[in-house]
Amino acid sequence: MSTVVVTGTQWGDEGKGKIVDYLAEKADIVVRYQGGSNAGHTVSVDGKEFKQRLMPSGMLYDNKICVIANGVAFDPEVILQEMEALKKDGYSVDGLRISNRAHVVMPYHRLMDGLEEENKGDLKIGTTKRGIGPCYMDRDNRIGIRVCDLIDKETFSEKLKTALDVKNRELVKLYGKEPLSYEDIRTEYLGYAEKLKKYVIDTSAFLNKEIKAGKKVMFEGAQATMLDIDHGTYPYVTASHPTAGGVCSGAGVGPNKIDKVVGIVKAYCTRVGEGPFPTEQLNEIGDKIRDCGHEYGTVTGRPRRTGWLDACVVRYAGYLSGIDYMAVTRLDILDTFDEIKMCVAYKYNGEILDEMPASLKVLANVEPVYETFAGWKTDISGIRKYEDLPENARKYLERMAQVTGIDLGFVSVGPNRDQTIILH
Ligand code: 2SA
Ligand code: GDP
Ligand code: MG
Repeated sequence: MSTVVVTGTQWGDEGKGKIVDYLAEKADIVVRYQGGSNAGHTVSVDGKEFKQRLMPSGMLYDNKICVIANGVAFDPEVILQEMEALKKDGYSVDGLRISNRAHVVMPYHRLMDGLEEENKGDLKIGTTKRGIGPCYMDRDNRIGIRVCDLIDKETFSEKLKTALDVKNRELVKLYGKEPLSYEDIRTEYLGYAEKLKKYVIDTSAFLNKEIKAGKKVMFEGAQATMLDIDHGTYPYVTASHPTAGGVCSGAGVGPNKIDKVVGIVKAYCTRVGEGPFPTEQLNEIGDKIRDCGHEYGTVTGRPRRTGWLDACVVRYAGYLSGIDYMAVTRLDILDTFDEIKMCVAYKYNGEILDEMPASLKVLANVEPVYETFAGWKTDISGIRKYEDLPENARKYLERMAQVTGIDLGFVSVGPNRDQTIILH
C-alpha cells in the first residue's frame, strides 16, 4: 500500500473507524477529506472505546501524522475537545495538521442547521445539527471563513463582521430570533485560533510532497456513498462527497496518486435520518438487528434504522468509487440469525432495474428481490482465518462478492483490531 482510500458503501456507520485504525498501523499519514463533526467513528483499543468525530482515526497510534484537509467542515471547538480527551488518555496530538484552506464551522451554522430542519417540517433531512450543511453553503456562497482567516486576527475580525451581518439579518427576519453577539464570537474563536495555529499548514502541498517521497497515506472517508451530495439519495444526503472522488478536491491530490480503494460494507444495513431505504425491516427482524448490533448514532444517540444487506447499493458504490476490495464488517452480529437475506436486485412495476434509480419516488417504491441464506448459528468472533469461518458464512460472503462484482479483502468479526480476517 502507498495510498489507500477507505470509503463507506452504504449509509454510514459501516465501521470505517475500526478498519481505518486497523490499516493505519501500516500508514504514515491518515487524512480526513470531507464531512466534519457529523461523523462518529468508533475505534476499540484493548477493550476501550474511542469515539472520534473530527480527529482522524489514526491518532490512536504513536508517530502518525493525522491531517484534517481542506474539504473538511472544521469545528475548532470539537477538535480542541477531542485533543484534550486524547491527551487525558495519554496520547500525543503533536501529529495533527490542519489545512489552512478548510472552512470553519461557526456558531450560526449550528444554529441554522437546527432552524432549517424545524422549518422543513415533514420534509426535514434528519441532520446531525452540527452545522455541516450551512458551513458548506457559506463556502459555496463564497462568504465562508477559512482556517487561514481564523488565525489572522485582522482578517477574521473583518470576515466575521460581514458574515454575521448577513446571518443576524436572517436570524431576526426569517426566524424571529435574537441576533448573535459579534464580540462574543470573536473572542471565543480568536481563543481557539491561538490554541490551534501551530497545527495549521498547507496540507495539500504537504501531502503531495510526502506521497512523492514514498510515504504511505490513508484517506479516511466519513458518512458514505448513499449520503453523497451528488450520488446519494438526494436531498436526504450530507453536503459533501464521501465517495473516493472526494479525495481529489477534499485533500488536493490528483487521481493518479490513489493506489487502492477499500469499500466498507456492513454485513447488513443501517441508516440514520430520513430518506428511502429499500431493505428496511420495520418489524421484529429490524429490532433484532438493532438490539444485537447496538445500532444507535455515535454522535446523536439516535436509534438507527435497520435492514438486510442491499447488494444493489454496494454494487453502485463499487463503480462510483472504483472499489478494489470490500472490508465486510459486523458479520458477527448475524451469528444468532436462523436465516439471513440479501437484496440482489430491484423490481419496479414488475421489471428488474439495471441501475440505481435517481428518482426517490422510484427508489422508495422498488421491490427488493431477496435471496435467503441459512444462518451459521455459531460465535465467529474468535475466528481469524477465512477457511475457519462456518460454511454458511462463507456462502453469504461469496455471494456478496459475486453480486457486487467486488473482491473480498477483509472480514471483521468484532470491534477490536485483532478481530480481523485478511483475504488478500
Ligand atoms: P448532516 O448532519 O447534514 O451531515 O446530515 C445529513 C444526512 O447525513 C446523515 N449523516 C450520518 N449518517 C450516519 N452516521 C453519521 N454519523 C453519526 C454516527 C451520526 C449520529 O456515526 O452515528 O450520531 O447520529 C452521519 N452524519 C451525517 C444524517 O443522518 C442525515 O441523513
Ligand atoms: P463508522 O462511522 O463507519 O466508523 O462506524 P461507527 O463507529 O459509527 O459504528 C460502527 C460500530 O461497530 C462501532 O461501535 C465499532 O466499534 C463497531 N464495529 C466495527 N467493526 C465491527 C465488527 O466487525 N463487529 C462488531 N461487533 N462491531 C464492530
Ligand atoms: Mg459513524
